[in-house]
Amino acid sequence: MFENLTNKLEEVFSSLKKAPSLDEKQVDEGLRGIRQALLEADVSLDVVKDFIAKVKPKALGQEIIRSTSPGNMVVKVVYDELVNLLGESNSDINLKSVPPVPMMMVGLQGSGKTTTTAKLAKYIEKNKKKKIMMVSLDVYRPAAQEQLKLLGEQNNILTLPVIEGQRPEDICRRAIGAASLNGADIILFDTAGRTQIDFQMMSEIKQIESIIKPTETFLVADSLTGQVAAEVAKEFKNTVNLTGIILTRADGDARGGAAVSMKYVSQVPIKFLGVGEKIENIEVFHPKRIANRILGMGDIVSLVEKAAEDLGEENLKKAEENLKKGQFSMQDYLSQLRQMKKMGGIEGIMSFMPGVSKIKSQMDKSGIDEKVITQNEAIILSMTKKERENPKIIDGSRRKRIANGSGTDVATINKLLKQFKMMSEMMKKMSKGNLKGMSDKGIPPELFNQLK
Ligand SMILES: Nc1nc2c(ncn2[C@@H]2O[C@H](COP(=O)(O)OP(=O)(O)O)[C@@H](O)[C@H]2O)c(=O)[nH]1
Ligand SMILES: [Mg+2]
Repeated sequence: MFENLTNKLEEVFSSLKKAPSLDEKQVDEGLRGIRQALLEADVSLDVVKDFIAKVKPKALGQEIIRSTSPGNMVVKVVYDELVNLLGESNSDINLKSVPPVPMMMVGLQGSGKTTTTAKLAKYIEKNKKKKIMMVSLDVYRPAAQEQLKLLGEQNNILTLPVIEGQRPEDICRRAIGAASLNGADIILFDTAGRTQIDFQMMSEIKQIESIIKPTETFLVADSLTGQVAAEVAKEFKNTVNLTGIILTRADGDARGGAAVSMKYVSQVPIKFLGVGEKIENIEVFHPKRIANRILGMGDIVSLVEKAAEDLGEENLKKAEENLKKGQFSMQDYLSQLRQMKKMGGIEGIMSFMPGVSKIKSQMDKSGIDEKVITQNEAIILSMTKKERENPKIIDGSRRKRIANGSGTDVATINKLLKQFKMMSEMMKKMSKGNLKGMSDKGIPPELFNQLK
């Protein structure tokens, strides 16, 4: 996702960071590089101009130029402005209304409306514990209603039965009655789109809007169309009360122009990203995380959340607290190992991390692979609670006992204890940056140091 933009910006940043001091000329040159990178990513020209105009005076500030690491400070300025541009904090779905709460999906044909309707339904059911009914108002494209019905059947989501030949207005009215009868909390209306904006489509969705009075109207837009997606959003916003954008095909978008331009051009925030064809391929859009990704800083917060999903919030919080205190225990190590297994092993985790190559080589050195993970799990399970809390007490005779218990030998136990030491040192290093703080306080200085 957005890798071309990331690579270009990384090039600019690395030359800025290499310089022991920066003068105005060097900053200017860096900004020219950033400008070029954004334009090549198909970010709208207005957005680029405004962005550079905001970054420039800050990047040229005396406190930055004179600081000990001016390059990193410039990156931080760019990061902050990018977060602003992307929309600051994520705005959640509005569910505060009397059920069945109506929501509507609009957008051009082929943008991914129908697929996204099902993705969003599943997302809301899972994360907000609400019952959804999906309704297709696309009476024009052959089999469009069937497509939604099928998605409903495949994913166990309620859909309104199709009545051939019924007009969209009548389907709306029938849907509201049926949703109440079926105890649905939310109705998701999928509408018909055309290949480009035209009067007929706009007047139809306006009419639908006046009948169903949606609390949320999502524009589904194709990320691959770049800044055009933002222009389309602007047009829709002039007609209906758009409350959010869902940007699809972000998985295949190397440039990122749509994501970067969207909020500025349309004044509507992106709320979700479509990141694949499967039902679960939808992600909440977090501006700070996306900015981290675009600037090549990885996505630590997503990693932490994914781990939380697998591990249970509580364990993770505890592990995190221990980390902060610098008390990484064997029990935490066991949790880490289990997390790793669940998250697709080392490779899966690495893809989220900043400074990937550095840590990866460190891990390679420590020799952690899938088989070792399973073996280490057995070893830790053979330890007593005390030993897990304080591995320092594991002397020769304890090592022998643990080796017997886990069907290994003392050499293997020694190796694990060594790995644990390395791991806990690495964790301590990472924890100094305070993972949680990332989401509300911007980038911790630790991350910058890793980027050097
Ligand atoms: N790779 C990828 N494909 C998507 C995504 N969202 C939708 N698609 C695909 O785009 C095509 C058109 O989607 P559809 O929902 O029928 O578009 P609609 O005409 O707006 O209803 C389908 O083949 C989808 O599988 C996405 O986020 N990533
Ligand atoms: Mg459709």
